[in-house]
Amino acid sequence: MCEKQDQAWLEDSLEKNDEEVFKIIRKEKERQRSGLELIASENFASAAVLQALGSCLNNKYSEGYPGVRYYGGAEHIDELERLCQKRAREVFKLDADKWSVNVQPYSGSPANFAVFTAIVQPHGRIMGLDLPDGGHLTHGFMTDKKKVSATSIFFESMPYKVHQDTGYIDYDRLAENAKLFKPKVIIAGVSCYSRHLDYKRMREIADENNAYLMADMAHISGLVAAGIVPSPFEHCDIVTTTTHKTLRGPRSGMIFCRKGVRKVTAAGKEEMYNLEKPINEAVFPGLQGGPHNHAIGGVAVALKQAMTEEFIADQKQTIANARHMAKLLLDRGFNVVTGGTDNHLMLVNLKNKGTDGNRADKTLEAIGIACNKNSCPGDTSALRPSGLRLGTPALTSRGFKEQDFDKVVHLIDRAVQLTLDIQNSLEPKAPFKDFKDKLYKDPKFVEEVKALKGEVSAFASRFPMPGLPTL
Ligand code: DSN
Repeated sequence: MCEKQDQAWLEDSLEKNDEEVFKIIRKEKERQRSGLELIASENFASAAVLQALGSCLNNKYSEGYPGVRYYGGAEHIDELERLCQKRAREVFKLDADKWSVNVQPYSGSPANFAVFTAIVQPHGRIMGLDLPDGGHLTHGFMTDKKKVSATSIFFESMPYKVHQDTGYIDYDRLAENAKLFKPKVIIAGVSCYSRHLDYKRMREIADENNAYLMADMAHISGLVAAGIVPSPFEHCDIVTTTTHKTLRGPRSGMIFCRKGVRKVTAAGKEEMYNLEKPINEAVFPGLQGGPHNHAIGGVAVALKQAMTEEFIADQKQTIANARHMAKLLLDRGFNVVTGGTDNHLMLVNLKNKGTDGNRADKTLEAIGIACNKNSCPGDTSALRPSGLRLGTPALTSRGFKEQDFDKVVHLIDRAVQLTLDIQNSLEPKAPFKDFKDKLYKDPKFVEEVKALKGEVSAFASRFPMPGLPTL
């Protein structure tokens, strides 16, 4: 028989069991606590979500769906998955007779690929917003030289674009091209677009071409849950999402699809949807194995939280903060693409400031502000994108209000000025490596980086960090 002490190493805390990993996690936690998180797709999960994620749910295999599993002992997992599905429909106010939901996708990218696998034949056609224009990789990204996303490798992808001068989606051109391309699916979804999508117009375009309209609401799902931005469910056949962005859950994904009558023909014949079964089969057994039950547990918790008054207030604050931040940036002469924002993010084109996304992003990172470089409408080189994508969900979860963003924008402005000072100390066409050397090694700039980083840290540390009790 196994002695109790033989098993002790399996009970030890992480700190005792694996000091190396423990220390890395501690450092990352300190980075998150003392820095300013402006990556538009990131957020801070609550302690309850993190607890569910770190639970024994991780141990269970349960291939299949509730009631029809390939492994025994899944009765509690069935209860959990059904609860998660029920809450998913409640949050987005969906009728169970009209909408099916699959909560098993490991994240947003697998969710999107499962939909395409289910309803688009190999080499079938898909139209999504181009990546440099604010779309997502999985919406079919490819360049002149390479089919980058698997969506463009296994399916035929034709992007739609934004107007280069305004930054708004060019729906007329989408309509024109859809008529020629005849896609099977049109994707209404974005990774970097600060305006509401015109789902109604996109529905019309999809209908004209007998295409499905799929929304990828990953970025805005928390805002949709709070009912403060237009809901894609009104007009779309399929809606995919991640669960860890504005929704503030664990890293996971969901697919919603319509069921029942799709349309009634001119002859009065009802045409039914056939999405639920193909999509479920594409997720499992088509693309995935056992569901990540610890993630599904965390999603269920996040969905319950998303139905609270506190969550709704927080989502409203997220938008209010983004609007305020965009205005402050405009006041300081920054070019905010489209002139502002309707949601949680904004794209800032740094061309008029004399720098680019790569360089500014590096300086911001060095002083403890995390965001990401992003191409702007009209950019020709993906290697030197002109802009920065900035988002407010994470800092709003830490309790930041409009006035706190005054300081955030002030720090960004100083970082951009420092970027220009470094550039001016170099030859005009100096490579990026020289810029980084100056930033990290030149005593003239290192001092300022240190001072700014200290300021960021002192400011950020004043705010609580959700989930803090958890490791
Ligand atoms: N990486 C996410 C984003 O930043 O938008 C999308 O997958």
